[in-house]
Amino acid sequence: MKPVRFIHTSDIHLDTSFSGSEIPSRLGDRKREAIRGTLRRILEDARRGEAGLVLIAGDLFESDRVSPDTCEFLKQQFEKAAGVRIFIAPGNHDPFAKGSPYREASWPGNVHIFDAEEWRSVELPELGVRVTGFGFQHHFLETRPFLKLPPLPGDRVNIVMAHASDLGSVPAGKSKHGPFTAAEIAGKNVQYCALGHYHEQRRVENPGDDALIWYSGIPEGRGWDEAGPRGYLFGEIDDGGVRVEGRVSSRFDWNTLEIGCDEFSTREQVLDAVTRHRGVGYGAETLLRVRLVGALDPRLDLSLQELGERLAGECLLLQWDDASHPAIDFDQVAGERTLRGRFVRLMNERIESADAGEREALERARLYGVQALGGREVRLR
Ligand SMILES: [Mn+2]
Repeated sequence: MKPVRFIHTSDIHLDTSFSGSEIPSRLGDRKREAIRGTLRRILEDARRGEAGLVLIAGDLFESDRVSPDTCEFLKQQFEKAAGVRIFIAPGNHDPFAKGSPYREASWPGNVHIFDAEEWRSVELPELGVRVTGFGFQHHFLETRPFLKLPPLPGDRVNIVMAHASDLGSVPAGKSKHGPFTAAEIAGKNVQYCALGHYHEQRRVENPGDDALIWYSGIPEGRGWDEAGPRGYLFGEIDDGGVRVEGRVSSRFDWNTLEIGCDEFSTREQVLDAVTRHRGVGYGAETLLRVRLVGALDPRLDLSLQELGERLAGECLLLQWDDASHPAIDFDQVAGERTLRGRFVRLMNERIESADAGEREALERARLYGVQALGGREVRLR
């Protein structure tokens, strides 16, 4: 057969609202632009790389409330890729439901939306491929879609696509929409299965047959839990089978640096420890979180505001996560014949007789008190 190239992406979450997240609203706008830009680059890659197919395995939109501008943008991008067949299998965020832009808008002729909670096939004889897909019609799906997938005819290469949850490896806190196991896909003449829903790019183990099953992952991360470069999959099918490779598409990267402060006694050392990661751990377009850990030397005056000002311009956004604790020897302080010593002795007695729930608050109070009595800035945690 003539080689067929395809792109597999999912979970683009266009028009994500970043309100309520940890980033300022000016960056929310830039992030939404970046997400649109990612989709544009994916479609450009399809045209440039002569991919005949683009598979979008659900959650193209964050919700039904898609701005008219975003809808127009999408239509224009799809129209530009007129030679590419685009397949969309709606997911839990963007089901084919009443009010969905999938139903309300008219889409270019090269776009096919799987609009039913049933498996439907589209024949592409010119490519020697059949694309079989399943679409969510509601914001949830408890039934197991792949149980209903029939064995497919073996006359063409079969690509199957859906938004679904691999029960073999559910990420923490992820809802299990459209649950399945790889055994439900094996033995059905599937060559490639394009999935969406889980945001990490990874292959699903399939001991049952040769079907390649992949999650493409989110192409542009949306938080510190989606750190590092993100991308999509570029695939090729020929007589030798199916191969896919990951390609990076993300514009803004989220990253967390963990800085151990045990050895530091000045702010400059903290600063140096951060900037040592410039170019590798972060760049000008990184949303960077710096997590400070370890025991702080009492001489170190950790003014995060000043540190932040000295790092301004290094990255797109800098956020501190201060998990350090001051290196204070409370036993030693308790031995002092000072007000501070008396305070610590009293607090030690209360901590000893406290129950587990109270203890943590009392320990914090002891720390704040010692800092205040020492004339130091009290940093609440
Ligand atoms: Mn989803």
